[in-house]
Amino acid sequence: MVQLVPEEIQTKEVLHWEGVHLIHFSDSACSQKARIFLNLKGINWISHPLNLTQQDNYKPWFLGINPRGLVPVLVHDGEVHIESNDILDYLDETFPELKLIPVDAREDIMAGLDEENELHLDLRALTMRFVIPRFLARKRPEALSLYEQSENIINGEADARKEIELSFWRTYATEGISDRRAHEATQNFFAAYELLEQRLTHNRYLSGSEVTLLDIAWFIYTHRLSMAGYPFAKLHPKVAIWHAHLLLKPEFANEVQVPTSLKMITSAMQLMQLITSTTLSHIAEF
Ligand SMILES: N[C@@H](CCC(=O)N[C@@H](CS)C(=O)NCC(=O)O)C(=O)O
Repeated sequence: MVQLVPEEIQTKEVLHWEGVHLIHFSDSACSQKARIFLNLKGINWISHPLNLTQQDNYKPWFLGINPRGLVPVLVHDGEVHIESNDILDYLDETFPELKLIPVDAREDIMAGLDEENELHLDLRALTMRFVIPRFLARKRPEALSLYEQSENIINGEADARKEIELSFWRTYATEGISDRRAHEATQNFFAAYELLEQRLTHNRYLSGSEVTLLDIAWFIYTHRLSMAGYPFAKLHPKVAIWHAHLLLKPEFANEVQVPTSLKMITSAMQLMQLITSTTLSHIAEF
């Protein structure tokens, strides 16, 4: 669990926030996952939207809460928690009414969540290549410099995550996401979805007969990858049906709404990719 120590939190106001507060961004995968979880559990929470497209995550107010500059962040009665899966594990323990990590499936769910977390940068790479054009998503160099120079201590230690973030966004600004990187990311997902397809042979949901946090986490990835053009119905038909079924639930559907303006931009970008034979299916050789 990553809970930040109060002395390292520069934005002191959050230490006085009572109740459950989530700092999040509408279109961020990890934020969507957290919101679906909160909705399903019926937890009352206070929303603090942060606009990643405006690079608000590199402004001092937010870096003073999470030096990693990443959403979501949970503030619960003045305690600051980061890392979405740790946040949700903590909330499931703290609000046990409807368990989304049932005790008897805990080991299985945690292993599946680790895999999901490992693939986060692959999801980001495919999003930046096939869903959002570079002119919208790239970070301003001044914002990245502010981020680079900001405090980087988490629980007494220099945090390695910042280097990974800086490297991703700097490479993206100059080169975009290369064919090689996109190919590698889709192959990683292909392997992971082969395993999920097997899970769904025996069960209605990924870890049994009820929805768990594992379904929420992979639903978000599946939804984003569908937007990127990943051909689920062709490659992993059981996953496609499971995703369509979850999408019928308002707690899920409401959190993955895409603004019409972005839908139009994505469609135009994907049309160009179709004309130039550079869609996800072309690059991945599916
Ligand atoms: N492992 C972290 C990943 C968090 C993460 O990468 N969040 C993304 C949004 S999904 C973010 O804040 N990106 C910053 C940006 O796009 O500038 C978690 O699960 O919380």
